Amino acid sequence: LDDTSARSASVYQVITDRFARPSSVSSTCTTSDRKYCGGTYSALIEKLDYIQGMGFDTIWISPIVENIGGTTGEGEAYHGYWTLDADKTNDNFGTADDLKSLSTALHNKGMYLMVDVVVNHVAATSSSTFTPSSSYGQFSSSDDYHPFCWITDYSNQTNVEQCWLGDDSVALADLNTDSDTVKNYWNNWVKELVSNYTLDSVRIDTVKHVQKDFWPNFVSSAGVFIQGEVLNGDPTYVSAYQSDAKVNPFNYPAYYPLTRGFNQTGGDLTELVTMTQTIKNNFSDPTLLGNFLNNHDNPRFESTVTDTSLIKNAHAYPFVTDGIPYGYYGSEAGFTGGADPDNREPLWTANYDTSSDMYKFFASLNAARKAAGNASDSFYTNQMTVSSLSSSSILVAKSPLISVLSNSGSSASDASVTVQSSASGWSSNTEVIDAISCETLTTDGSGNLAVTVKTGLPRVFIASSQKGSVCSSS
Ligand code: ABC
Ligand code: CA
Repeated sequence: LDDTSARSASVYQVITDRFARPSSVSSTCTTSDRKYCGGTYSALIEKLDYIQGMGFDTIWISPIVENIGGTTGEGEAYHGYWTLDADKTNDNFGTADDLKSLSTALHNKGMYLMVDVVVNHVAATSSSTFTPSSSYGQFSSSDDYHPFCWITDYSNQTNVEQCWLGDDSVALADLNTDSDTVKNYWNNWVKELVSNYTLDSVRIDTVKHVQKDFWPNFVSSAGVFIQGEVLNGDPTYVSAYQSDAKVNPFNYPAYYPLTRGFNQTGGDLTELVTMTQTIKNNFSDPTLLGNFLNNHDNPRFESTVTDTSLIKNAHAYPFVTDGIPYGYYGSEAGFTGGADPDNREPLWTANYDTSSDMYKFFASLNAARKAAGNASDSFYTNQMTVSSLSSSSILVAKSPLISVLSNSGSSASDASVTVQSSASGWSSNTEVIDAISCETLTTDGSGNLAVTVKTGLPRVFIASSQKGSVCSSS
């Protein structure tokens, strides 16, 4: 994918080990054990209809490289982030050919493959005794590593870049990304990775732990769309990675105000409104940010919020906003796991149910976004306007998709708000449809739309003439 095609993608994130496993495996998967549970590429291939049926077209899988074996004080490397030899694959997930089959199967369905990559570190079981060896493939010399020190000061960028993540159980030996040997290795490696497995995009781990000037060559060597993890809520800090490092970040700056805005009835939505403007001011291109509500590093939103209307409004935001939406597996199944490792539940326990309310909800959101993109060439590149409609609702105007999100909760009585034609772009007497309820409404003689928020649900409107497959099954 290039930037243009990446903007129209909708990504479903899986933990490869937890998404699907062969039916021959029946052991209990207990998240707190932090052990491999048996998920494979081959089993994932059998479930592509499940993912595509929700309207997602791209699958982000866990890192694919060989990891340290055995167990540690933090369990096994089931998540894939504990690299041993980046030139080998993690055979717990299948063979390299199985991975190629996954890529082919996706492409045959018009879908895309995104692989997670870690270049900042490899894993050692103990910091004090770590000695590079040939087990680490090309990184067998101490010159390939930054000397040991723990990251202790996140306000000191040199400390963040050159010291080590992890702890005494699993030290993440920090690669010397300042060395030409290490740089050249990774640039060639990512080029071959993309080519060997015909990847469409790449997710980069721990971006802020590698000096910015490492990234532009790595990104151009990959040659495909890149979304990178800069785990920080500060828009100024994060935006520098888009402009200087050429890595499009996940939208952590929006994530925190998003969760705070919708995690309780009557919460403050102004922080999110203000942040969307700050993001527009800071980032060179907000339409390439990666938006998410849940992921594998944070407690699921549903671990602290039980109101289904609040949950739906919060989940709607990434799909109706500027940037690329990311759904995290299990949200559609109502999973409620808290912090790592509890947020990495096995999906097979939920039986890949396509009839659940949340499964259909994600399908509705993806259909609405797709219809807007099909209706307007500039939908993906035009920047939205977010404004306050009432103390409990905001307008996300990204023409031709016009959304009203509320945090009044499912027990709220009906509330009326007005979407002005100046914000929506709708003319007089235009019929619009809400992709969530499938209710149709018509604008008045001035093009304004009177909207009733019912039981606190999100409203995601598009003109009926542009609705495409929206509400086609009801
Ligand atoms: C293991 C255990 C966990 C245990 C942990 C200590 O060790 O499983 O139960 O709690 C992988 C695995 C993890 C594993 C780790 C460490 O490796 O998935 O299960 O945890 O062995 C990426 C990946 C992540 C991955 C790694 C390592 C990196 O997405 O899945 O973890 O390859 C930092 C990094 C970030 C990293 C994250 C886990 O840690 O920067 O790249 N994620 C502050 C810091 C952040 C820091 C974050 C969490 O805390 O600034 O740098 O992330 O520790 C906002 C602020 C932020 C602040 C947040 C908390 O609040 O703006 O700056 O983030 O308001
Ligand atoms: Ca580093």
